[in-house]
Amino acid sequence: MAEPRLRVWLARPLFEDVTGRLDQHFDVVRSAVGNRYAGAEIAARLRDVDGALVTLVERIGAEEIAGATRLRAVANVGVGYDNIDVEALGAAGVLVTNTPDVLTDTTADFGFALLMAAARRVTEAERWLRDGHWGRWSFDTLLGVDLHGSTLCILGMGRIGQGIARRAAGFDMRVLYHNRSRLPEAVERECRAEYADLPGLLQRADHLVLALPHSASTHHLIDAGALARMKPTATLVNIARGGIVDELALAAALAGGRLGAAALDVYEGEPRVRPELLALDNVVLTPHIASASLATRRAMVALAVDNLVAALGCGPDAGRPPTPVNAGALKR
Ligand code: 8YV
Repeated sequence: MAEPRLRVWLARPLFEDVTGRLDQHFDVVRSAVGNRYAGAEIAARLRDVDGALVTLVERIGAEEIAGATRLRAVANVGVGYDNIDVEALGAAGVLVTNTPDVLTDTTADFGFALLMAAARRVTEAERWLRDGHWGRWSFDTLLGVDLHGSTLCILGMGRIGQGIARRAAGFDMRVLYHNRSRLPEAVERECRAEYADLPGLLQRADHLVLALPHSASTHHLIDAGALARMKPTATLVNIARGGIVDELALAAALAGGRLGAAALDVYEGEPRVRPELLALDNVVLTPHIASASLATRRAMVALAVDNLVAALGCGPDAGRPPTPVNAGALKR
């Protein structure tokens, strides 16, 4: 009798022509459009599968995998994986993979879109026009802050931070960065970026872009104290994770004229956005779409499929998933 096929859970519909490749190897349990699963539902779906392909909306930790005795791999569609308790999954022998590189440029592009939108008040200006205010135009209507000739500060100089830095050269900006560890000189030169300590970075920023991972040590790194160090005209852009910023402190600084403008793609309680932020004109708010170009989202899903297929011992890269997060789990 033939071996029973492995079974995987596809947590949401993701480009059927790309994820269809899973059917060549596995029995695929598909979820319905728009489902947003909570803990117990995720646990129920993981109970009888060997692998899962998930997005940042699916939160998976010790509780969700408690009854998942067959589970060997979770492929996350995203470079960030703070939706997954990697330690708990690793301890249970479950491999976690992510999707780095394929989204770097698209995300860096969007970081610049947000920076320009906030500094030059693009979305606020459109609301003003649509609301019929143009008749009341004056010479100082909707004045913004320039990008060219300004100092761009980047907190978190991984792939995406470096992508932002490279783009800044075209805007004739001076680039400073802060990172857990200083980059090799050759990379600094290539990115035309100078290292600064965190207080120096905050003080000197005309514009500050956050591109660092969220962890216990970066939680609320940008709090009231950090915001108070920044120029009252500065722009803050967050394309990283919401938890890095104390949103109430940010809203208070923006409302009180202690910070010029902000642009946020990520929030602490996604998909909820604080009313204190929604009430402000000097903040651009987008729904976590920095990686959302068609080509990049397809590439992310394709990489997650490659990871899952290989992690479960199938396909040309059997046993060698391209982008593991906890490679050690494979050996268990
Ligand atoms: C995605 C992201 O929206 O890659 C990340 O870490 O935050 C975004 O690119 C998300 O991960 C989709 O699951």
